[in-house]
Amino acid sequence: MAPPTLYGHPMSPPCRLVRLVAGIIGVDLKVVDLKDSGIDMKSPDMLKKIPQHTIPALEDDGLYLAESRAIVMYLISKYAKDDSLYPKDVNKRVLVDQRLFFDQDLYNRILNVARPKFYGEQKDPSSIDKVNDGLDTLNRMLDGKQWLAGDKITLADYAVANSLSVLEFVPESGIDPTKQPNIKEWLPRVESSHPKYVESLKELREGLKKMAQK
Ligand SMILES: N[C@@H](CCC(=O)N[C@@H](CS)C(=O)NCC(=O)O)C(=O)O
Repeated sequence: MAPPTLYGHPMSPPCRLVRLVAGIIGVDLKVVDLKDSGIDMKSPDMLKKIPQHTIPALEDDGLYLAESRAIVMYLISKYAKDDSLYPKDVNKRVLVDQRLFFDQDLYNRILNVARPKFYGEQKDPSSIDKVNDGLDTLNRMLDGKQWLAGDKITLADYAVANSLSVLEFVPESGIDPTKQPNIKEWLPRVESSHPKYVESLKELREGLKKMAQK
């Protein structure tokens, strides 16, 4: 069977999450870089398959899927050797799900801080406060805990840590998640949990350097 195809871009944070999780669970993706392939996600053909026109988008054996978190849930459920990253037990899984919904909101808050820099939008002074409020929540979620959802690292830890990495695009915002004591201890724990995470961060930082040189 053909490997799952990921339509994406190397610097897109949600695409990075999909590549990271696929790497951790050992799924080989065929990665199609939109920039090089000339594929237009808004062409009638692509919109028929992926109505949402966003990347990452996954094509797997006739299935088309947008939304990074849905994609990684699917990849783990279908291909991972065990369910530790996304437990089958509903009482464990619901905690991961809750954190992933929280992560979607936190990611959007962080994106609102980055948008003026990348899309020339007007700055909203309250956007920084909203991220810091999200970080306060994250810090409380980690109180007395090693991991975000349960007693093992899960998809939730990878998704939230990946969202926080978006702050590296906007160091001038002054937002520093490691000012929060629980986040300060948790973040290096996630980062050193798997060589693929170290690789993912390295790629991000090299990409940021290239962007700064342009
Ligand atoms: N919530 C979505 C966000 C996806 C998203 O906004 N992707 C951006 C690139 S990072 C995109 O495709 N933008 C182009 C568009 O919206 O048409 C996810 O996690 O996959």
